[in-house]
Amino acid sequence: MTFGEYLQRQGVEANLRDVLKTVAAIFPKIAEAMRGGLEGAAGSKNVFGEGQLKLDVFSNDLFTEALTRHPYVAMVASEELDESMNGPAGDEGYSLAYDPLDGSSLVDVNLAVGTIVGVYKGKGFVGRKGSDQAAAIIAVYGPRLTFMVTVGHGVTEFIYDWGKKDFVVNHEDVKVGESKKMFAPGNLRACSDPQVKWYVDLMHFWLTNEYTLRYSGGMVPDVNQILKKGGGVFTYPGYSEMPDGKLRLIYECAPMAFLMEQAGGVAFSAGGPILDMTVEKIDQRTPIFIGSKKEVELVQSYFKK
Ligand code: AFP
Repeated sequence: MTFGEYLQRQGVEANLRDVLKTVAAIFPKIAEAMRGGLEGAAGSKNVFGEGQLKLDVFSNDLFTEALTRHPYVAMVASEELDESMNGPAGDEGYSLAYDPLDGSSLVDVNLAVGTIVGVYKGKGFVGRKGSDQAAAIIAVYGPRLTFMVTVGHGVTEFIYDWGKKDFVVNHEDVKVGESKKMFAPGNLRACSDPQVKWYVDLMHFWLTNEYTLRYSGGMVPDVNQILKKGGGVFTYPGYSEMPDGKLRLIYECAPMAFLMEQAGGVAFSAGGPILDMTVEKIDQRTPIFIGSKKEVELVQSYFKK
């Protein structure tokens, strides 16, 4: 089954199907640019002050050019853009928030990276919640080109067939169990912060209870691993220097939370479920604890001590 057939079978309305197929068609272009060795600094910075790589700019341009011209796109917001941009559609269209190439600093060490996309019905992001998303997609550029997608009826993985030049279903009904001893601990520098001692105690628990460490420095492959392996937990807490952590709500955490919850897992911030958080500004950051329900509850039990 192709992505288009899947979307039709899921009952996705024609305009959204067209938008999602436009997004998926970009993934092989990014994969080919990486294979082609497009690397090095672009000499620019994004709104977060992070140096941009040529691949960051190239990937972002692909999305922005394709989507800001798309008849059913009302607005786009990208981690690599200073401000959101309008598309031709009004409230009858869709707004897309994306990190075009998350983990791009890992490309030159040949580790897997990804794209994250959250899709909202209507125009705009501020005032919305992650639970308002109509779809979420993460593409993984690793030994294989795959993506995980949800339109609100579970999670399905697709794999790119380079011969057919199309995506086909690789894993239907992706599910995350209640617990699994696998942890992906981000922001370990927080362990040196006296206010975040709970993180040291949690690390000690994981290390003395036969948990398996699986952390690459790329949120997309790390969370994709939890989805594919059926469980585990990814954490990225805040600390004194960055109380809200590093990861962004609409570009990274909300789409990931939608996928994880649709697969039977959970995703929490410091104050509650990620999907319940109201977007106050498009560059808003949030701590995130995401994965198997019991594993996230364990994190919360240490966080609240
Ligand atoms: P880059 O996009 O700057 O490489 O950062 C990747 C990321 O946003 C996310 O993919 C990782 O989970 C997280 O940062 C890793 O952050 P640390 O480098 O602080 O572990």
